[in-house]
This record gives sequence, C-alpha cells and structure tokens, in this order.
Amino acid sequence: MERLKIGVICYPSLGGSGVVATELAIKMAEKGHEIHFITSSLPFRYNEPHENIHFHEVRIDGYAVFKYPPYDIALANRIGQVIEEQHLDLLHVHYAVPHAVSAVLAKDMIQSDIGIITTLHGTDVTILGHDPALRNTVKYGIDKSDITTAVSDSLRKETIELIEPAKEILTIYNFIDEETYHPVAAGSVREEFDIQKDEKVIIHISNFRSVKRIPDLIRAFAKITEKVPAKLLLVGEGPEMPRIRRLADMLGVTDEVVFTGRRDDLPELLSISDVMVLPSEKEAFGLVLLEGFACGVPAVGTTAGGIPEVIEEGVNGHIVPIGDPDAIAEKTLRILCDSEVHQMMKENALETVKGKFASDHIVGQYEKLYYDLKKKE
Ligand code: GMT
Repeated sequence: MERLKIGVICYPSLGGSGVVATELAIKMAEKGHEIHFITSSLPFRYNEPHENIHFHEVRIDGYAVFKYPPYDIALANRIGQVIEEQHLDLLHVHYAVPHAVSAVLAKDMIQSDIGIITTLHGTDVTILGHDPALRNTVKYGIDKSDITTAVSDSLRKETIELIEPAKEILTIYNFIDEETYHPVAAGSVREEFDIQKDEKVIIHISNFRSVKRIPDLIRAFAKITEKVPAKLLLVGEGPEMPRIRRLADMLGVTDEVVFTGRRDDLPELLSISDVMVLPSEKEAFGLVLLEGFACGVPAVGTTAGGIPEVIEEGVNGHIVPIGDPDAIAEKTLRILCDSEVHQMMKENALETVKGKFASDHIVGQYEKLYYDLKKKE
C-alpha cells in the first residue's frame, strides 16, 4: 500500500481528543505512514520517538498589539508551510474549533487541493455548537472538510440536529492502546492509599469539570459505604475539586475518598479497582470507560451521549439516569455485592475492548478514509 504523509492537528495537552489523535497517529506510523504533528507542543501521550513521526511547532509571540494572541491564524500559517514543505497528502484534524477552521484557511491560503478529515470529539459540538458566538464557525469547519467523523453515533446525530451539516457524518468509535491498558500486578498501590483487604475500590478518572457531575458520585458513595466497606479513588485534577472536597467532608466520607491527583500509572490504579463510575451529563464517548474495560473494570455510567454505546446494560456494567445518586449507588452495589455478577462483567468488559473497539479495526477504518481522500485529489 502507498505510504501516506499525514498532517495531524490536535490539542496536545490532557484530554481524550488529544489522546485519540496521538494513539491513532502512532498506530499509523507503525503501519509505515509518515506523520506530521502540527501543534503548539508535543502531544502528552507521545512518549517514545518514532522515526515516522515529526513535530512542527506552532508559535505565536505576545505582541503588545494583541489582547488575545491569534493562535488560530498562526496555526493556519504553520499548516500551510508544512503542507508545502513536506508535500503532505492529507490533514487529519481533531476537534472542529479552531482546528478545522485553521486547516481550511491554510488550504485556501496556499491554494492547495489537500483533503481534510475532521473528527468531532464532543464538546466541539455539544458545547461550542450551542454557543451563538461559535455555531456558524463549527458548521463552516465541518462543511469545508472533505470528510467528517464523530466518535459515537449519539454525537453524529446531535451534530446533524444542531449543525445541519451539508455533508454526511460518519461514526468511527474511539479505541485505546491495548499494549498499555491491560490487567497488571497491583504493586504497592493498595498500601499507598491505605486500602484494607476487605475494602472494595470504586474509581473515577476525569478532568473534574462540572459536566462530569462528580457530586452525584460522592452522594452515591456515601450510600454505598453504609452497605460495604469501600474506598473511592478520584484520579485527575480540575475546577470542581474544591466543591467535591467540601461535599465529601459534609457527608462524612473524606477518609474513604482518595484524591490521587494526576497519575501516570492508570493501568495499576485500574487493576486494583472493582467498578468505574462515570456520572456525566455530557459525554460523547467516554474513552476512560474503554481504559477501565481493558483492565477488567466494569462500569456504571449515565445515559449521556455515547455512554450507552460503550456500556451494555447488564453485560459490562450498568446505565443509570443522569443526576440520580440513588441509582448509581444501587447499580454499583449490585456489582460489588455479587461476586459471580462481578466476575461475569469483568470478563465481558475485557471482551468489549477486543470486539467493536479493537484498535486494529478502528485504525483500519480511518486508514480506508485516508486512501479514499487521497484518491479524490
Ligand atoms: O470532556 C473531556 O473529557 C475532554 C474532551 C476532549 O476533547 O478531549 O473529551 C471529549 O473527547 C473524548 C475523546 O473523543 C471523548 O471520549 C469524551 O467523551 C468527550 N467529552 C465530552 O463529550 C464531554
């Protein structure tokens, strides 16, 4: 197969969209394609240099005339340079705003006929698409892309309803790197967090923003500890932290809640966990669910967005209504209190990752689109 030169534009810092963009780029590089990241810094999941991966930094100086440095324009300028210097075959843009718009501007600026594939990750539509200050820009970025994909069917449908795009949108699910996420020996993690032998472990990993509705989980956890001894691992950092700490204190569960902060040893943390809870009110996919499944952790999640496409009710976890701590507690206890059910769900969770979310399968879907785009030129 022909080796493609692919420009990748994404958020390089913490966040699921950056993770998916980086893992996909690495898989494509491993298949022999040439990857050119055009980003403000090296993507955080790109840890080991690969001979097929190159990095082109986007820089913008803080000139006094700018109240807000125009990163979007600097990005467009850099994309245009890289298309010309590296003779790129196509651009894969993750997140509609500003990335898709910058890519379209770059293409126009240098009068190139390069193909653009834009992948929508969620908040670029479900939050920014609702903002009258940005909606038309989101639509413009999508309509001017040659191919647009969404990370779940729910996001695809929401985009069609809200944005009314001119072209069809395809669903391509997210995937995780199975070589990183698999059950591992727990090491000293249980001792580090003073988790007793008889205690169950519930885990939540996120960026602790209000859309994740973590207070629902704290309320549910307070009920769970009335029935079974348990610890709640809250992994990550974010703006909701002070509120969550206050609530845990108020409900008298501070000693059972472990605020780990950001951690790199997610497979270890997941491998000692019994259930993951994702109580979000918006979630286009919920990549973290797959990370948990791959380590054998069933999940309790809400009906939000793409979560019910990942969690299969009663198979690898449970689905609960948004904003219902009682339901979270009840469904979590159902898993924790029945070892047979727990074991069955653990096995199903591991199988889920090997099925429709298997990385080979998903990467193959993107690669096909890349070749289709190249052919069109
Ligand atoms: O909301 C986040 O957690 C970050 C955000 C992002 O852009 O990185 O996540 C979105 O993209 C992820 C990767 O495709 C999805 O797994 C998340 O569900 C989605 N978040 C939301 O839709 C709220």
